[in-house]
Amino acid sequence: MASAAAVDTMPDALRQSRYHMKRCFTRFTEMGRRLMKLQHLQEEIEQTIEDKVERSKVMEGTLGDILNSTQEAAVVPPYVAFAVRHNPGIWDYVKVEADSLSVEIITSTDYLKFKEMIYDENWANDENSLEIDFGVFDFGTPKLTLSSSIGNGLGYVSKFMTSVLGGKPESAKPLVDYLLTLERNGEKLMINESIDTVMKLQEALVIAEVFVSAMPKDTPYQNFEQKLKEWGFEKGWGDNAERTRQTMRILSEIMQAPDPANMEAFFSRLPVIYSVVVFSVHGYFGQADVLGLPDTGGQVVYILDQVRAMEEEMLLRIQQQGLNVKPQILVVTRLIPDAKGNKCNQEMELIEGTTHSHILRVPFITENGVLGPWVSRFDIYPYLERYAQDASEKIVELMEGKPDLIIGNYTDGNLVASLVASKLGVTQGTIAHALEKTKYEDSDVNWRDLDSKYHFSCQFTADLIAMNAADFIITSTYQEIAGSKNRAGQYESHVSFTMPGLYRAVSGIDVFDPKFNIASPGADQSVYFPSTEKQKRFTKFQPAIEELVYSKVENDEHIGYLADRKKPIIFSMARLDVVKNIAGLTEWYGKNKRLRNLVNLVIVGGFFDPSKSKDREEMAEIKKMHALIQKYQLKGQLRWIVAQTDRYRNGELYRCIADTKGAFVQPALYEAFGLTVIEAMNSGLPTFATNQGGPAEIIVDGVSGFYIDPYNGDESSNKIADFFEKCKADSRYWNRMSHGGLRRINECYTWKIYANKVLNMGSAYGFWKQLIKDQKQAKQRYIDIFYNLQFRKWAKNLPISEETKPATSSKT
Ligand code: UDP
Ligand code: LCN
Repeated sequence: MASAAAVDTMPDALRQSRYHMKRCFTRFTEMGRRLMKLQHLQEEIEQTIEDKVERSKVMEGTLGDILNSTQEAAVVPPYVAFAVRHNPGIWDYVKVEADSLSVEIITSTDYLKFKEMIYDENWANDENSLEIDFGVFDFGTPKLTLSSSIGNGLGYVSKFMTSVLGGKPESAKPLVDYLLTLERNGEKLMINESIDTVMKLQEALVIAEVFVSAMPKDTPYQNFEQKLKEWGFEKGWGDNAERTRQTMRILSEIMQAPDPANMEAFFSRLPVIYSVVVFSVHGYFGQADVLGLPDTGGQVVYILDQVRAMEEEMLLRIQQQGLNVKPQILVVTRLIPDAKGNKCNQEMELIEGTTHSHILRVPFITENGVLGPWVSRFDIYPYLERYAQDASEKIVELMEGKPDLIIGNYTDGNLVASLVASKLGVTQGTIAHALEKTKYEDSDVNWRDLDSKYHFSCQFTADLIAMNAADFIITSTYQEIAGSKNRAGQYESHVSFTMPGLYRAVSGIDVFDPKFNIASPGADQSVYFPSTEKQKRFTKFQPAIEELVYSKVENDEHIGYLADRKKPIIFSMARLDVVKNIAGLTEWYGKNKRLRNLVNLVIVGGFFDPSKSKDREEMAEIKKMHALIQKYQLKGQLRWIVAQTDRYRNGELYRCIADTKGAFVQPALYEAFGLTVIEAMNSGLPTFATNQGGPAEIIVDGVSGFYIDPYNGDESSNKIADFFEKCKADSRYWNRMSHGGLRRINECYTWKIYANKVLNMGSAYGFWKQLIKDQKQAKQRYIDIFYNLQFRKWAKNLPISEETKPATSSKT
């Protein structure tokens, strides 16, 4: 619903400078139907009101404020409809008649219809066009109200649980019932049937707490297990008398007068999560020889580190709970028979650095048999339903039952996670890594033009299904959910959108839903650490790195060379996707003489021969890189190295770049999070990163690194050049920035913090979903219909590869 604020003030504001405004609106409408972004509006205002003073008067007024908060405007003469975003997640919609300048508040649905008029008038006017409205199922589900609270879902869920369980003594009954369901391998945990009411639990806790308090703190649980059993308690409270007493005290306090801090603490101690399934379906998912391949980047790094951190945290918790349970984590991905020399054709692989975590690979099966080649993430949808069935059977077989938690990754993994979690009745978390919708401007309204290449009809639908089915959503940054002051977030862009001809999502997701949680990843600090930690350095890689960076030889691994090795190096490493903008960086460098005089450029990414790539975008980027090297005569100042797959050697490479007193540059047009940014910062490399997306949150500009604007190459390359000039004048400056980056990492971006948060989510949301069972069930039925009647149909329309291979899987 639009708030009155924007609108009440608009007529007044319009009157203030009616003359100028009329001219502006005439200009907006005279070019006919179109969608205008803030920047277009501003440009046209500038051209209409040439006088700066006059213009700033207009723009400083209330109307200026409104125009400045406008994200886009749909022009359908004689009207202009504005989508106004005052704060993250808070939108108003207004319609202005260009001639009379009359203003009308409109609903978000009317705004979408207005927008559709630009793209498909018949569909916009068709009363039976499909509308998707997930909001109708949110009856009674509490929501956050402040933009600043977005992303702290767990904190708020604890508050909401507190209010549900508080009040009358019997209000806590759902918690007793929930505790009664806890068991492991047929063995009851926490309490047994003899404690089946709130009163009985409260009384038993008082007696038991007095009893355990009297014992030395480190008395093992087994020593008093029998006694507690007589009062109705089972294992899981703690490994010794002190921990058991603490857990009992926390629960007693919750039963007496619940508060959010105790609630969160209690759920973090509950013995509920021992087996976790992590879905990451597309790409080459492996532990070696896969990074840098198309579709295979940070997601793989993130999951492997995540699993290591989660296993460690699970083992710690199991020990503290006094249990003798083995945790299990399965990363379920696709088995690719045409594995191209990596292990993606093996069914099982133990994850390095873990004891209980494995990669399980399940093939795509079509009518013709097992699918052989790699499939782009954009073409993957027809295989997923069958995959979900096959994977789910395999998981249940290997885990000897269903898992306690399922976490999906990216659109395909999240869709499969939703199908399997709903089938097995398991708590589900999702992680996006990147929602594709915001990466391509107006990809929703232009879906028809993009569909043959990207299949966004399937992708955005799968995303909507997964985000609504999930019990909780893990994001890496705030901006991923609700953006920043001026830019809408990735999830926020799904709140209300339209794909004319397909459906109108009048309520796709609510960013104020307490299911959203920020848990930022880290970087493996045994691989990425500062170059100054000399004794830890991987010196064995240094000769190879020396060759890689400085030899004059051009071969399959590197081309170009660095004539003056005394210069510092600016370094970038990424998949050769358009959005990564590596070619952009190469061009900025090529154009900026000052920068070229100060530093060399080293790029890691892609192949040199486009015919080696199967990825459409990568092929085009490779060609672009060759053209730029030619155009700007970069040989002698640029070294281009193919994608590197060894993360240990890459860790050392970052440090070798730091040895040159160089910098890392991440120039992406948009970056969802940006693991290379934190790898570089962990390595003590001053980092320049895009201001579009996650890096803008990771870095504090000028303190722990620098922002660069990928859409303003000259400004960005000059900012980098300024830095190196400053370093030349004062060598301490480089160290100051290096330390600033490291400090930021250690405060906010470590895997330990992450694992703790995610396991707490798994536990708390497992109970929360019971408390909102009715709403969840209703929404699930709606999701089932949407999936069955729409998604399946669209997925079936996609081409299926016919290249099959017999499965050559082998177990390790
Ligand atoms: N990477 C790599 N070799 C390459 C390119 C990238 O090892 O040739 C690694 C990089 O170190 C990082 C990940 O792949 O760990 C890329 O993650 P990021 O979040 O920066 O981007 P993504 O590829 O996930 O979009
Ligand atoms: C995918 C991306 O595009 C990156 O921005 C993230 O850092 C990576 O996944 C890990 O989450």
